[in-house]
Amino acid sequence: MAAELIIVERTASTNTAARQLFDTLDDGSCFCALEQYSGRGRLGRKWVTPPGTALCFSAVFKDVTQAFHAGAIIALAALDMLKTSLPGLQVFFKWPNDLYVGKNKLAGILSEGVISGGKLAGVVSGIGINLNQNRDDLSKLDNPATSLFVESGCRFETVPMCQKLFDRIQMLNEVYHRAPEQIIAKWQKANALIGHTLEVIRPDGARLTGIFSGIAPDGAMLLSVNGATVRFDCGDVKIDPASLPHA
Ligand code: BT5
Repeated sequence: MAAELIIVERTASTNTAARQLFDTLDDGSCFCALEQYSGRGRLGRKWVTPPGTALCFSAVFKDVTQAFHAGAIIALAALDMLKTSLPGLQVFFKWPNDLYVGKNKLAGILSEGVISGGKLAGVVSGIGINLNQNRDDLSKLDNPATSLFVESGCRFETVPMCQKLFDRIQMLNEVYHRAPEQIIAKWQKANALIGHTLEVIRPDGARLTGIFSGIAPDGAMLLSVNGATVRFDCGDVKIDPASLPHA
């Protein structure tokens, strides 16, 4: 078997579809839909993309030892694909799962473990990238967002972008198999916010300000607050976009 790229016209959620096909797909296979009508974000939130405007893409990883490694592979693949598709785009990775341009979200990642026989059989990691939404589409979202069209005035075709992302995932997944530490090191380096003072928000709304001092080996954020190091797992906190350092 070999990794395959499946592209369909329409599905509820590419993560759900890839999970359903999990047992039949080889490591590195990807599932993409031109229209996703019930996209999912983290913690039950919704991912909203008008038909034909966005990349809705999920990858199946069967050999990752930790779920955040799958997110790291797809984030690095997407950063490279975006930077080569639109040179000069100031896109950066915002821990734990987002790509931002300035204070606006361009893409979000949802990684979900697949459990079989009581153990982790793999991870489905999905990314939604805003390609052709206009300002009107984006203004309907409840958080500041951007698209490649808003950033550049150019329209992007979904299928070639899917192929580019697929190719990069294969390359990085191969590196991961040989030397996982190289992928983790690249991902740590891509965490552009390390060293910056940020405000984080807990699910209960509580806020904490500190310096993002680094990332623990398990992917947790280390925040230095008044000289003490506080650690946050990705489900426990989100960085307030208003505190991002980029203009
Ligand atoms: C995420 O969740 O950012 C993960 C999004 C993952 C979407 C992909 S698309 C392919 C695959 N299939 C799926 O069903 N999902 C994955 P979270 O950090 O929880 O952010 C969700 C929040 O982002 C929402 O509550 C909105 O505020 C905002 N949002 C929704 N749609 C957006 C969009 N198109 N662009 C920017 N922000 C959006």
